[in-house]
Amino acid sequence: MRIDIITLFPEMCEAVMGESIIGRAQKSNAIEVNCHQLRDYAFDKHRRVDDAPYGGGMGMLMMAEPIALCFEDICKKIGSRPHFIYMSPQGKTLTQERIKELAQYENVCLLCGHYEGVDERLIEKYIDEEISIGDYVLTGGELPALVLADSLARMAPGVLSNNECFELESHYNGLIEYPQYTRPSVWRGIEVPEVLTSGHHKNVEEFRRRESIIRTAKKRPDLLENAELTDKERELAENVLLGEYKKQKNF
Ligand code: 4FV
Repeated sequence: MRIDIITLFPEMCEAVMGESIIGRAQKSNAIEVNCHQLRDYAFDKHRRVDDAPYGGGMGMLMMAEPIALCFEDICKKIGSRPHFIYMSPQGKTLTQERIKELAQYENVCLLCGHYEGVDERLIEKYIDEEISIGDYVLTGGELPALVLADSLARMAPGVLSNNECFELESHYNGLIEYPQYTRPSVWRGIEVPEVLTSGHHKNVEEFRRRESIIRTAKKRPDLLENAELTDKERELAENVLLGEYKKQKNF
């Protein structure tokens, strides 16, 4: 997978994407990340990338032309058109489900917004989708782009040591992950659940599935609607929800 990031702060993006798991994935060519300085595509006499909004109003807007030229240059370098995502508070909120779908693309290009946003004509003519990382406003689109790039890159084959890692993590199967423990088996008098040291893999799996459902019902009941549960599991979740409700109402 190749990820291109169009940004006013390429060094910031390279610093983050060059570290840890993603940095190693780049070194092993499991993924390729290219950051592009938008200012390199500002060819007007003032080399501007932003300007005041027509009709007046607060702040500045990112101009269409530099972004269009940068994206066209990326298309030329790749030899095809990447899926073009604009990181914006107006976008659909990013989920693991969407990450799994985006991981099917060979090439993805991320536009980091700044100022009050981008000239609408660029969005209409070039952007395939707008994605938000949450309903709050940041100073720039670099952190949202890095969040998406990180979550996307870890899905690429060969990035995580054991592909099963992400399949058992929170949200991958629509549920919150089960509680996890490591050595020592007794920490300050608190023991690890016995089933986890029993060596019975089936019992461990059942324990983890049950705890995942209970934890989801307690922390993120909103996820239960789309979770694939057996009738028995659905009944467990409903009992937990009822218990939580009674607790809240001090029944
Ligand atoms: C954002 C978000 C976000 C808005 C002003 C950049 C900033 C500036 N992007 N999810 N939340 N962007 O706050 O994606 O343009």
